[in-house]
Order: sequence, then structure tokens, then C-alpha cells
Amino acid sequence: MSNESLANLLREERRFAPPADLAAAANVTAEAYEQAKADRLGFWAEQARRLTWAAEPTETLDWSNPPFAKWFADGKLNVAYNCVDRHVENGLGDRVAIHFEGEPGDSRSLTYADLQREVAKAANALTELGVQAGDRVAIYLPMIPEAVVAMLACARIGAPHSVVFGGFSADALATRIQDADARVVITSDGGYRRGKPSALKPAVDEALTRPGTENVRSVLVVRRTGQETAWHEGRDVWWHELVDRQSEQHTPEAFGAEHPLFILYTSGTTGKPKGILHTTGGYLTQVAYTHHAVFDLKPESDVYWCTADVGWVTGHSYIVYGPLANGATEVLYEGTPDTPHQGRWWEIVQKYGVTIFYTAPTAIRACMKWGDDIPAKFDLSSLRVLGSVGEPINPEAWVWYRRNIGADRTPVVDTWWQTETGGIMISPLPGVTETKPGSAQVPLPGIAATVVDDEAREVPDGAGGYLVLTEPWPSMLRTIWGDDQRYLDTYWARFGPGQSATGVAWRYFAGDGAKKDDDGDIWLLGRVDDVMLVSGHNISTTEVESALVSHPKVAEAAVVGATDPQTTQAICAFVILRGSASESEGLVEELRAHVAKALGPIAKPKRILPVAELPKTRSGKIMRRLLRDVAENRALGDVTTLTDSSVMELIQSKLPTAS
Ligand code: 6R9
Repeated sequence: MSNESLANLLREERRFAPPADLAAAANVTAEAYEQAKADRLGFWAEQARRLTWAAEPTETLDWSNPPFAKWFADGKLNVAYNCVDRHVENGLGDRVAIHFEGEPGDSRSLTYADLQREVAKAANALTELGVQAGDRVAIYLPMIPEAVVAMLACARIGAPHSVVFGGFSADALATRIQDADARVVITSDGGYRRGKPSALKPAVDEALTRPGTENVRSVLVVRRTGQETAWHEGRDVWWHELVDRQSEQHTPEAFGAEHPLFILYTSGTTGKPKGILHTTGGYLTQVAYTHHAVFDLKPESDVYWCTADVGWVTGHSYIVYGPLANGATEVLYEGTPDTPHQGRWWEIVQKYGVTIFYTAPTAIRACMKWGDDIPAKFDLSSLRVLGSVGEPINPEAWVWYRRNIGADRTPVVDTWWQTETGGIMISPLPGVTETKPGSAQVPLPGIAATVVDDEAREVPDGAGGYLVLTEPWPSMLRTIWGDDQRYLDTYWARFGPGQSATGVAWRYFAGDGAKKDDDGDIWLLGRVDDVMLVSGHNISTTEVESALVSHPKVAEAAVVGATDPQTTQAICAFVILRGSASESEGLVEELRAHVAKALGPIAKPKRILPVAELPKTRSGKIMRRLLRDVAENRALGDVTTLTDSSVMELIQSKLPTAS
């Protein structure tokens, strides 16, 4: 990025105050910011008391060897005990932990007592397979209760898990098994997706033919779909045969707070995937606190639903560890939002009386595209807090979400964080913050974040630059698995001590562009790699996309900068039209004029292309790098993390060659 800061283009004037009743009974009030500011480490030490420790920590943060942090290092705990057993011991065994809704319509509810029995049996089963504390276990499952049980069973015996998205290919799975040197793989015959059983086990069989996977001794297979499955005698074991015959008793061992909990791979744009390592005490403290604070969870009355897949960090922190540590009742749904019909999610909200709903902008934009009349058919009056995560949420999508899902009554919390941060970092608090559509706004109590320029200087209000985190936080990644140097280079070298004129402290470089508005609130502007340089101006893809989505005919937009001889890069936009809109004559001109009016002539796209779909990762992030390949007439780069690779063929077929 050049020296010029990101152009600060978008203006958003709408404001929404917290509902009075929610504010009056909120879990967290404005006082928390003051308290954390006065004594940051004391604040986190207090939050650590949400957990049940086998040995209470006496030390909060050890930052003597930055950027390698230790939190609560002399404390001991068992994560699974904290997420399950202690609730049963507190008399809450009959509370439902998980309402499971399968895609074909099967459902079952597990209480905390049920969960305790299942986790104990699975922990005993893994032990019988020879898994010991410290051994890595790969989990490759659909969104079924066994995925949660498997993760908790690993945590219970101190075996770090590496969950791989059920949709990833054998290649992606093999790379992750190799890098973590996994000893056991837990999978299923298949899962239901879009109305059909979809096989998983063949990908495991294929991955295990690759060199570097020889240390996998056993494959534990859940029967979900009942489809025909190849069997490797001596290696493969059925879950229902091994786990079901185990004892329901299992004594949880206490591990040190820095014992590894999981490795989760993030793809990044280049190079091999990074195995992000998280540990136990600090991680569980922050996910439990943020889940309590950001969603205002009242465990005795709320029904919480996060629609993420457990293979994404959002599933780890806000389906498994945060909600269960807090004793929540939650929904777990196996399938897609439009199977068998486009109202499926809202039908589930109505069925279980969901009160807190957490999803991604991509899903909200899909619902906008399908039309307002679909959610309107269901009773969504139980909802009281709505959350968003994964990408910047366009202001128009935010307002649509609040109005059509939240009856213009519920707060919307836009939560910024990453696999690396482990837990939510920047977000409004539903009972405190006056929200602004499109902005994640303020660091949570106990979190320090700001925006800096190329020289690591904090930018003034109203200016843009790079998002940095200026103090260590409890759920921070500890390193990249097996590669401390890459950890230093990727996150700390850019703005670390001695790396720039003013760099004296350790600052974590998040890789996101951001700006501060006139009130000092933070707006995320997308990955720094995606920022466009147009005639000497840095323009964020997010802002141009948001301007396009604010046009009534546009449901979704993806913007890239394509090399251009006159302007360095030219803005090229791919748009999905709303249900009722058609590709009429003059539409492209109308949209170009609309962007110019909203953001100024510099941001006017040179080309706009209506398309049916956009390339996305399994967690719903738009893969702009592939669209850049298309816009620049190049062969496509790595497509292995794409949900549906036929999308790219569709887009390419629409594109007139070199314009
Ligand atoms: C939790 C998660 C991290 C990247 C992050 C940023 C983008 C996530 C966002 C957001 C704007 C938000 N991101 N939440 N951008 N506003 N509320 O998504 O983790 O998959 O590791 O992705 O996602 O670009 O750097 P992960």
C-alpha cells in the first residue's frame, strides 16, 4: 500500500440506541470499559474467575518473551469439565445444551447430563485407541452433535484437535493431517447437504494414502447417512461400536493453562496453510467473557444459535467453547439455509424460540436476495440480539437484518475478530453502544486496538490505515504450529519494535485495512491485500461494495482492482441482483452513477458485471483474488477452499475477453 492512507469515503448517519429494557438488565454496562482501563490485567484476572480452576492462577500475563505470551500460566483446569460437568454438578443436568436439527428434518436434544455421558464415553474411546495428552486428533465431520462431543472429548484428555471443514477436499485434509502429525482421524460416512447424503469418508481414505500421514493409527467413523463405506480392517472403527460400549465415568485431568487446546488452519492467500495454535486458560476466559458480554446471554432463558460450521473458528469459540462454558442452550443445524426451502432458518428460529442469532454477512445478503416476504412468514418475535461476523457487513445489509429479522427492535452487533485472535475483539455491546450500521465500532473492555499509518503512527479520527492490536489478549494465538518464525514474520514484524520509525512496542498486525470515523469508532475495510490503488488513491473494496449494495437492485457485490495502464488499477465490480431486479439496459450505467454519487467520482467502477454467484470460502468470505484473476484474464489460482468451483466457470463464461 502506498503512503496515502485509505480514502475515507463512506458516510453513514443512521444511529440506533440500545432498547431500554435490554440496557436496564444488560450483563455488561459502560462501567466495564472504565474498570478495564483502570486495571487491564486485573480485569482479565476477574474474568478468569468465570471458570472453575483445579488450581487458581496467581499470575495473569507473562509477557517477558514477547510476542510469545503466557496467560494464567500457573493455573490448572480441564476445559471439558468447565463446558459440561460443572453445570451438571451445579444442578443443571436437565438443561438442554444442544437442540440438534438435521437437514432432513430429524432432530434430537441433548441435555448437559447427556453431553457429560457422551463426552466421557468418547474420551474413554480415544484413550482405548491409544490417544494420550499432547497427541493431535483430526476431526472431519458434518455439523452433528458428535462433532461437539469429539472436540470436547479431545479437550478432556488434553489431545489438541484440528478440525477440518467437512467440505474440504482430500488434498486439504491431507495437508492438515501431515502438518499437525495427527494420530487419529474422526469422521463420518457422510452428512446431508442440499437434500442429499454427501460422503466424507472417501476423502479420509484418499488423504491417508499420501506420504506423511502414516502416523494415523485409527479412523473413528460416525454413522450418519448409512451410505456404503469402504472399510480398512485394523484401522477403521465405528463410533457406535467403540464409543457406545465405553463407561460413562471419566475423571477429567487438570492441565496447565498453556496446554494446547487446538490447532486450526487458516488458508491465507499464499503459501501453505497456517496452523493457528490456541491454548486453554486464556482462550476459555476470553470466549466465555465475550459470549456473555457481546450477546448478553442469560443462560436460564435464552436460546442461542450460531449458524457457523464447527470447522470455522466461529464454530470453535461461539458454538462449542464460549456458549457451553456459559451453560447456554443452543441450536445446532446441519444443513444449508435454503434446504428444503428458503425459510428454513426462520422456521428453526420459530420452532425453538431462538433469542440470540449469530450469522455472517454473506448469509444475510443471500436472504436479502431471496426477498423480504420469506422471513415475514415466520414468528421471529423471540429474537432479542442479532450478531454478524466474517466480513465487513454493508450498512444496507445491516439495516435489512435489523428490520426484517429483528423487527427494527433488536440490536445488531458487528463482531470483528480472527482465527488468530480466538475471540471477539471489536464489537458494540448490545446494552451500551449506540450502533452504527456497518461499523464494529469499539474494542471490547480489556482489548486495545487502533489504526496506524505506514510508519506505525496512530491515525487521527477521520483517517484510515491498518488495524493493529496494541496489547496482548488472553485468547491470542500462541504461535503458528511448528513455525515460530512465521508467527513473528506474519503478525509482529510489520509494526514491532525497531521495525519502523516510531515502533517501540509490540503491535499485532491484523492484515485488515480500517479507518476511524469522526467519533473515533472503527470501521473495517477488508484485507489489506484487497485494497485498490486507483490514480494514486487507496480505495477499499468494502466501501465500493457497500455503495453498490445500497442500490435497491443489488443484493451482493464483490469489487477488485484490475491492472490498468492509465490508473494503475481500475475498479471492476461483480454484482448479484436482488430477486425482482433484472439485467435491464442501462443498469450498469445506473450503478456506476450511483457509486459516484455515494463515494465520489474516483470510486466509480470502470466495469460492472452482473453474475449469478460469487466465489466464496466455506465460511462465506468472498475470494476476491479469484475475481482478480478473472478480471486480469489470468489462469485461476488455488481454488481448493472454494465452496463450489463451478461458480468460477459461470463467471468466466460471462466475461467478454480483455476489454
Ligand atoms: C472470525 C473470523 C478473519 C478475517 C478478518 C477480517 C474478516 C471477520 C469481521 C471481518 C469486518 C467483521 N472479518 N469479522 N471484517 N468486520 N465483523 O472471521 O475469522 O475466518 O480467521 O477471518 O475476517 O478480514 O481479518 P477468520
